Amino acid sequence: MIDPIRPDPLPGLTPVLLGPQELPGWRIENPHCRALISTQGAQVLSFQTGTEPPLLWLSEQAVYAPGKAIRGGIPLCFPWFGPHPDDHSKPAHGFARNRPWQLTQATQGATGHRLVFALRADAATLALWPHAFLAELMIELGRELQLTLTVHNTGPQPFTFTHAFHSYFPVAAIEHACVDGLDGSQCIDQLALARTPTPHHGPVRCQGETDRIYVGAGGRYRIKAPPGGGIRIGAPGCHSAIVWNPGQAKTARLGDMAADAWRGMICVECGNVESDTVTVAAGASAACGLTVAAGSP
Ligand code: TA6
Repeated sequence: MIDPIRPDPLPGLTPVLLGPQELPGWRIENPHCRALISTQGAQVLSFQTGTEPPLLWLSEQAVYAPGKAIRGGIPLCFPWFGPHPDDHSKPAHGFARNRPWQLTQATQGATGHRLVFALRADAATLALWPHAFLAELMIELGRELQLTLTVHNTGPQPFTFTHAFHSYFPVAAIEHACVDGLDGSQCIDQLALARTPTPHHGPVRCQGETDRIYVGAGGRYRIKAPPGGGIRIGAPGCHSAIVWNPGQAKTARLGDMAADAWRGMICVECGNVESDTVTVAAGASAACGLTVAAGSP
């Protein structure tokens, strides 16, 4: 158990309670941005700079309940992405987004706030994933949103994991949106019977339900969603990307999205999945990042 360094009250960092079950979280306000973070999952739920529209999408029907993934913002998929490879009774996308993290550092400076949340292995995580670890998520909130995930292997054996920042972004109309920057990667269509990686070139568009994994991706993307100026994504250390839109039929099955909400959102998820898995030696660490900002690259 980490002894949380109880942050002295910081200007612009306010504890909040989310939803009828009063899930703990934090509201951040500084001269550069406004944001909301849930302690569960250390999940950035919203982020907005100046007079710009929000850079993240959050479902109006999101459920704020202990142990249930919140639909929107940036859920962290760890230590596996998607269904568990061997045991589908285990939670999809791992357990990190469903567990309370501890705020261990909180500072504010001229460029904004810097928060560090931590999740350490315990009996519950060991029952799901038999490895000792410490995960730290640094969140820097200023003119841009920057996340840095560091996974420390605190056990005696190497371990391998997959992960993704499962980021939800707003678009004016999904049919007019596209994602640039995936040229040269290999695409695996999750909806196809054959999951053979095929070379990808050109912008990615969503016509109906779309669920595509790109491996060997470059880590710099742009969402073009006219009439807005777009969203710029940088993902150092992330060699995979996933583009997802649930479409009408899957949205109706999700239960935490309005029926037509799929028209106004797109997930561009950065991480390391499939052939891009991460292996960490005993006592070593692995890190990757995500930057989200308004505008073109
Ligand atoms: O990233 C795409 C995906 O794996 C889809 O297959 C869909 O399941 C989506 O994630 C959302 O998953 P969730 O468990 O958050 O409902």
